[in-house]
Amino acid sequence: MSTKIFNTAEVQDFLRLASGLTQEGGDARTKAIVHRILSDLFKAIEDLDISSDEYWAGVAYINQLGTRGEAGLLSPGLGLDRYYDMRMDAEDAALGVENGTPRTIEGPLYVAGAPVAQGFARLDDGSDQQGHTLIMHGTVFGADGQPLPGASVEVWHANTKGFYSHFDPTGEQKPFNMRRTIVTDAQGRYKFQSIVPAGYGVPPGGPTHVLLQRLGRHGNRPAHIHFFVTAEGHRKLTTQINIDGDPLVHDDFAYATREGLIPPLVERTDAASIQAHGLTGPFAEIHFDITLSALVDGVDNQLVNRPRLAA
Ligand code: MBD
Ligand code: FE
Repeated sequence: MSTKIFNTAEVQDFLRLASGLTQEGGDARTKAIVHRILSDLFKAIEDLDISSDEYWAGVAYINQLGTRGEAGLLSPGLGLDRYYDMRMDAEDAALGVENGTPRTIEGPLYVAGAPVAQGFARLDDGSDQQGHTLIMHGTVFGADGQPLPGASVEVWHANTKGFYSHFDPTGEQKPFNMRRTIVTDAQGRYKFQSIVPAGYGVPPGGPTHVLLQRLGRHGNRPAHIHFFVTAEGHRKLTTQINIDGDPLVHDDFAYATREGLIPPLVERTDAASIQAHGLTGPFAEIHFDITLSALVDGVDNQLVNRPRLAA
């Protein structure tokens, strides 16, 4: 259809009507956002001549996405999470705010309420037979470059099948497996023992997977470990590290890989190293220091509040 009606007074008035802009009451911000997105959609329908069949397939798709709880998964897949990081980086650059460790996306699989440990925690419960022991440790530094005792390091990651506790379709993992909050010691250090995670893949055949395939893309992430790091006088850092050597490190469907977030992983097989960590066999070691950024005018100007699972 080549007839153009989007710019007519009839359609423009209709968009204002449907967005509630002609009514008292309701929420002005919601009206403004709905008006803009609805207008963009109407225009896209006209410009791309999106057929009724295509439109209704889209409506059914949104229902599937919700039913399967995958809206928060499609979001990073389409780069929106990365885009919000780009915006925060740009805001920092404009304000001259220095970041230490780079931020990267939170992803949809955090669960609040993990057990808290002082200085050290073991994250895995030993039940993953394929697990290769991982020791990860480092120091949390403040914006002034000094170590931060009492900082909170929240960490969460997947098992060797790429599944997270609380979201594991096999039902095999106990609550909070591979999830802890570690409080840094008097020298600002954190340390944990766990197992090297595997990469994550979106649920096969699910709506996210289906759309990514239609885009000619895959739905896999390199193996990674998530962090929230918080401390007095500093902004909350949301970040991840990738497992060095994973073939997808630079081909992440969620676009979370960043320079500075791929620390070397060193395989330790010597008796002295094994003993030093109280282990009985070879292990992988990652040393990763974390530097927080200072509050801006006394506040965390980039704190993200989003609905999160708590258990
Ligand atoms: C993950 O584990 C993840 O970190 C992201 C961003 C998306 C899906 C699964
Ligand atoms: Fe993840």
